[in-house]
Amino acid sequence: MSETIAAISTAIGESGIGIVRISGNDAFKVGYKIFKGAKVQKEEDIDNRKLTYGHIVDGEKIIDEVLIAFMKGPYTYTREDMVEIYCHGGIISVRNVLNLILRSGAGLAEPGEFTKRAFLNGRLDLAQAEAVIDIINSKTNKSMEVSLNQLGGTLSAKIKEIRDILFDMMAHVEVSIDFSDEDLDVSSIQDLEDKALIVKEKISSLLSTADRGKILRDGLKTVILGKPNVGKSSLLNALLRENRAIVTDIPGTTRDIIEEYINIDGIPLKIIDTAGIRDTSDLVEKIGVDKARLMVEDADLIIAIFDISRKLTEEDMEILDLISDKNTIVLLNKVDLSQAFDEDYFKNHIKNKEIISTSISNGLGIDKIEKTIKEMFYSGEVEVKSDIVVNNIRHKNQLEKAYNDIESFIEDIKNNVPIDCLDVDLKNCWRNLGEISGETISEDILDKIFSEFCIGK
Ligand SMILES: Nc1nc2c(ncn2[C@@H]2O[C@H](COP(=O)(O)OP(=O)(O)OP(=O)(O)O)[C@@H](O)[C@H]2O)c(=O)[nH]1
Ligand SMILES: [Mg+2]
Repeated sequence: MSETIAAISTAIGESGIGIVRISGNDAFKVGYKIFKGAKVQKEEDIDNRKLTYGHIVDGEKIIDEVLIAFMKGPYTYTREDMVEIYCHGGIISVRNVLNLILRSGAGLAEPGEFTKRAFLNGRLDLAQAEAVIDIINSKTNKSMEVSLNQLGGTLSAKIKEIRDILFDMMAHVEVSIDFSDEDLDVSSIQDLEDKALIVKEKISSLLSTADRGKILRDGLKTVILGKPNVGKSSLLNALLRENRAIVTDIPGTTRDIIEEYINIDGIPLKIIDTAGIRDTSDLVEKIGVDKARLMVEDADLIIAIFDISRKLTEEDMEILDLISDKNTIVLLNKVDLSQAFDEDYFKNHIKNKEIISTSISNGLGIDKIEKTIKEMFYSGEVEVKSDIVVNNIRHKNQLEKAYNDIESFIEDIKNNVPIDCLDVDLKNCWRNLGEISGETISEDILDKIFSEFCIGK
């Protein structure tokens, strides 16, 4: 762990300043070697945690004019000695400074390595470390709020609370196994079952936030569906209020899926425009159409568009089929044109769907669509409370495993399974929860988690 690492921590591009970070045992040594400032004549002059003005130099050659901060561990992000150099922004300055640092004895940091060290040195637990990446990847204010909360340790505290109960139960069971001539008495068994039910309830309440967490993280996955030329891309543009997708009167204009993020009064949507559903011999278009059909499967919401200026076709019927058991808003579009569409027949074929008449190219009905989306998902109540929301898929998976473990424990108690067999489920449950905060976790999983970080974090 003692290797000293360095990386550029700001985005590469033209900007006011760019930051290069160094962390590890030799961080001060490397920083001192390449820095020249009036106030730092010898190594002892380094002022801990103070910004110092000077130059980064390669021998006699000035690389950049900078501010530098030397920060002594353990009160740093990684808990190691750290140096941060504030160079001019832009590509050349930060690269040259980093290269000089690498030539002076530091190694290039891997993605997420600073945060990984913060975790391994006990500054953050795993759920908090993952919150860091979620904050960086946040696409909405709500998602940012939730992740910030998690960074503060709210989820970890909840997990610890559950694991403490499990630990108690495990101790109880183990004592009984050790003194196996004494079987657990009835009241002890009742006590174990009561505690297990509490654990189950607590896990399930965390799990129930996961769907909302997914929406906060990724946005409500909203798929715009319809046969060619009904106005799907026009709708995407109208909701985005910009000309993002190509709109023409040629059927088959959109051939790939187009994803964009929008925010309707705080509800984040990931909105997906698709290729119009039809049978086609064009290979590229066909791939697009197949993708569109696939998109339907895990959509949170579908906006299905029908063109009332044309007769209902087989393609429209296929779309009705695709949406039959889905959360859908149905749009009858092009109401500005004369109607060729059999509305009664159509309405007989769909049940329990919200139907809105629109003229998308004239901006008619867009506000109604937005209002309906709001109503459908928060019953008019847009305020999302963001105390604890599970917004990380790995955490959700671990919670599901733990839930199954505790359920099977409860089942076993009911079936009078011998005491030494009860232990296994409890331990699994405890371990699976521990993998959320990182108390029990393997090296491979750690590597995988941190490899998803960006360099320099
Ligand atoms: N009259 C009228 N035309 C519309 C309306 N909405 C969209 N259009 C027109 O319909 C044509 C097709 O619109 P698009 O948004 O490209 O349709 P699409 O469903 O994305 O089509 P594909 O990408 O080919 O599947 C364009 O010429 C639009 O200007 C409307 O409400 N009224
Ligand atoms: Mg289109």
